[in-house]
Amino acid sequence: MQLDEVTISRAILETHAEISSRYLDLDIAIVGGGPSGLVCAALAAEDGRKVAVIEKKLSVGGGMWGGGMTFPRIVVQEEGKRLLDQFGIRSRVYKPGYHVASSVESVAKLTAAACDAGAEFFNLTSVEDVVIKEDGRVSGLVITTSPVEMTGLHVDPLTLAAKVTVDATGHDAVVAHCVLRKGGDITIHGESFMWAERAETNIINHTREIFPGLIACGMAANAVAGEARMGPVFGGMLLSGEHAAVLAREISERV
Ligand code: 48F
Repeated sequence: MQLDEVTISRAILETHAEISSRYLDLDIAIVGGGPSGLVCAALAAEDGRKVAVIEKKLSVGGGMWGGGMTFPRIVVQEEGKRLLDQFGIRSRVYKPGYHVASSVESVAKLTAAACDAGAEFFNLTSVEDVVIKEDGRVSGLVITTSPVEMTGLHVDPLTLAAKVTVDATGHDAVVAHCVLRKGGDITIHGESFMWAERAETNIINHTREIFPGLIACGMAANAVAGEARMGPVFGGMLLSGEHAAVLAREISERV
């Protein structure tokens, strides 16, 4: 068997160049690969839509890996249990209405589902700005590599186009803040105190198009709306991702 180092390098460079250049023009861009972004990717990518998850860290999974306070278990309430089942995530009943799953299995299976559905992943890639032109919509994203962002090097970014963008960046609602920073007509109320039941109940209403072409999803949706936080109960994240996928598919068809 032949193994040549330069051929290995060329295989990586040429394959990545081909795939990333094809994905510079997306139906749905999902910023953030936490639980809500992963569910959104898995459900939005079905039937051939061009969907990519842009994740600034090395690994996707966001705040789900660590479960509650580093103990790798998550709680999902009754409403979200069907999504655990849909993605083949095993769980056990702690008390009626409290389903407990492994956080590691949850990240792994949601990620696998998104891959199987056809979503593409761009990790170590950070969104730093949005494209808004005369139609007043978020129609693209300005991206850089995370090492460039972390080192603060003065390197110009690249840009991709997307019919619709999902802000799934968690508590920081990064994409919404990009719009606000440049004067976009958007109000970000900021996250409120811990109140799990309220936060989990209201998150679906907050998962909506918060600016033309931009959907807030997961904890970003609650942060924009001034809603409470909820800690390591994850049903709302899964349900929000599901709802964002439906909205993103509808909007991408209209554009
Ligand atoms: O924070 P995160 O897990 O978001 P989520 O899907 O879930 C929230 C829960 O984990 C938890 C909670 C609910 O129980 O309160 O916190 O709403 O994942 C957000 C992802 O977005 C990435 C970040 O690295 C993380 O993986 N991200 C953040 N900023 C950027 C980004 C950026 N500028 N570009 C790309 N990815």
